[in-house]
Amino acid sequence: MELDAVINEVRRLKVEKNAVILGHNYMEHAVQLISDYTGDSYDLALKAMSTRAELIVFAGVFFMAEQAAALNPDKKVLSPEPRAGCTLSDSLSVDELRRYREMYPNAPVVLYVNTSASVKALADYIVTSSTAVKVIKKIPNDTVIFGPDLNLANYVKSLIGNSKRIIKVPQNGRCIVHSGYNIDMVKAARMRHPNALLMAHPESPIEVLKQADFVGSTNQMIEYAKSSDAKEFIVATEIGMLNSLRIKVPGKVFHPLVNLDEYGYARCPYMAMVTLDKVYRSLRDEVHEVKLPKSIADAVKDAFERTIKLLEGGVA
Ligand code: CIZ
Ligand code: SF4
Repeated sequence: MELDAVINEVRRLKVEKNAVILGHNYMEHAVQLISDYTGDSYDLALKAMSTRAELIVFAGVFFMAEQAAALNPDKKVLSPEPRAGCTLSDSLSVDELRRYREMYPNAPVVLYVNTSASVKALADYIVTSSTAVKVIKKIPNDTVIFGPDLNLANYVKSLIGNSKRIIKVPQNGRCIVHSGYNIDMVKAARMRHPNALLMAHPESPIEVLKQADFVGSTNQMIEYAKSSDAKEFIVATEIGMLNSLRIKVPGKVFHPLVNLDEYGYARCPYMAMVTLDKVYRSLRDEVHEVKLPKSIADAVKDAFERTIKLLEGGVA
């Protein structure tokens, strides 16, 4: 089918089935165009909770669809490509996290959203790159277990100093895209675009973050680019983010930190598996539904709600 025909068919099916499509900021342009909402995984999980639609197609990698399913037990959540993994979520197993919990029984477990639902079910708090620092600062304990992203852990540490001990689990969890960025790439990009500000995602190495004009999650980058006086930006995150920025912040110019032809890893291979065609088929045939055991879904929901309460200042 031609692109326009697929897009029209998706729009028709959404109405017929009372469905919404939630598209992650890293999705390809066509998927963003047919999404009812685009955003980061946290934002989209909240959208999943507030929508009246009964059917949700989550266009993102699998752990994101799982999280939306855990928070919405009464809705049908579909993952267009359930094999779309993530090097971070794949790096932490239930057994390894259990081992750390036994080693540090008094330390709360704070998990980055990039984890599978069965691992998240063991968390006390679930954070995103936009909330990690705030949550860890607010936890009263002096030691926390944090995983799985080593770079995000280093970034949090750089902001909170020695006020808390952070036990990393696993020792070496990394995003295949962001962990490849380095100072030479920053220098070369700044030479190419001398008037641009650098926005970097905290999954990038700390040396890169130290050079950035702004560090934040994908949603925070959108807000920063909108409110900044600057007209041009270099973007150190997954390259699909340029689609989101160009749609949501018209009139400004966005450059990737690295040229995709030279550094293929700027495109996440897992995000790239989620194509318009798969989103369409998932909606049409109502595959692949994300089904979680109730005990897992309940535990993820509890940790999520505990985190929101902590952020809002209540007793967590
Ligand atoms: O939580 C997300 O959506 C991720 C992994 C990226 C970001 O910072 O928005
Ligand atoms: Fe995981 Fe990195 Fe891909 Fe995001 S960009 S899904 S963190 S591998």
